[in-house]
Amino acid sequence: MGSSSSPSQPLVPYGWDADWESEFAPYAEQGLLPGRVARVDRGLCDVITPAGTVRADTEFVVPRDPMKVVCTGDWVAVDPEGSDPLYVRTLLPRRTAFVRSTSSKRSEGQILAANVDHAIVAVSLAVELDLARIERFLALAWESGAQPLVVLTKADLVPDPVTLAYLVQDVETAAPGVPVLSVTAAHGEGLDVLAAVVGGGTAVLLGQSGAGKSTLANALLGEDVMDVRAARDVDGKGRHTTTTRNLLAMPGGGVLIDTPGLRGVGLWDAGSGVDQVFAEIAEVAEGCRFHDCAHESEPGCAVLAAIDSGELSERRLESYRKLMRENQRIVAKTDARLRAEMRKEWKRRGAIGKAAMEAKRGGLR
Ligand SMILES: Nc1nc2c(ncn2[C@@H]2O[C@H](COP(=O)(O)OP(=O)(O)OP(=O)(O)O)[C@@H](O)[C@H]2O)c(=O)[nH]1
Ligand SMILES: [Mg+2]
Ligand SMILES: [Zn+2]
Repeated sequence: MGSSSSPSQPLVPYGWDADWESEFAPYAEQGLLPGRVARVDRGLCDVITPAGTVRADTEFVVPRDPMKVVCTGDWVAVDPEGSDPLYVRTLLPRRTAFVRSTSSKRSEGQILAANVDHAIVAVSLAVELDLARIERFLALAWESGAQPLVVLTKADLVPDPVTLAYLVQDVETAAPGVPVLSVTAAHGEGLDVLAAVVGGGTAVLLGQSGAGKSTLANALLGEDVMDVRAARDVDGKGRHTTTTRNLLAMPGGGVLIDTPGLRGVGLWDAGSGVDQVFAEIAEVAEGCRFHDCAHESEPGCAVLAAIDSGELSERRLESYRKLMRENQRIVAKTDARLRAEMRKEWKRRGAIGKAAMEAKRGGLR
């Protein structure tokens, strides 16, 4: 059966391809419907299926594992039997996932978007650049498996082209291997490059509230689908105009996920992502005498030598250390939690074992 005659054809604008088709094949045999999650709220989700958008409940998808919670961008199998809401029966394995930790205390992973090819970090030029925050977003973006991209929004607020070029350059030093664009959504400036990126695959827009994510989404869509409201960010609290993550099909192809603003993102097991953000430091560190050099005061430290010679930036090293430490804390905490869970499981099994032995003994009596 050629893909042109596939009943899943209506899903192609949403990112359906031959690999998803074969991944879904066993569920198709069970008579389930493929679909992509466009929005999740209050335990229910909107799923785009060949039969149109349906409302579905996700209670059958291992609800106790936070990594298995259905999220925007997921491909799922929906049971066509039943009425509103239908049921999601399974979650197809994710190709990529943008995960942050929900809070530093509980250290649970929260998936912000699944199956994304491009992670767009939107940064407003209306406020002072915070390079450390950009580095943090980029670490998670690299870790997600998607290609990161930084979009500096509201470029109209920096009318001097020389100043603008410097700002872009500053961000570039914090983002090796990451394209950095400046755009003005209102005038459509810089949007052609962004549209080209978004046109292939799925992109997610991430960033602080008021960064202009929804304005960008509307500009790319060519119509006002997402609500946009004036930033009133003087008190630093912001107000979230967008409250759910929304998956939108672009008119020229490609899929965009608009997300609610994030005040910050906690790292979540993002060690290799952090290394990628600080690629130039990791490269120099290969020359350190000790393999596990912390670049603090060790003899033969190539990183400290490069700081002295001005080859590496001190700010970057500070930021690298900070994110590394935070990541190690999270990883250690997660391991502790996993260990605690395993102990609980052993106790439970132990109790079952004891009960079984007693029953046996009882039976022998
Ligand atoms: N000057 C200027 N203002 C812009 C531009 N893009 C967006 N804005 C303004 O920035 C404010 C916030 O825009 P939104 O698109 O709602 O921001 P958001 O990132 O979606 O915010 P949340 O949904 O709360 O996360 C609005 O007042 C927009 O009009 C731009 O290119 N230039
Ligand atoms: Mg928004
Ligand atoms: Zn070193």
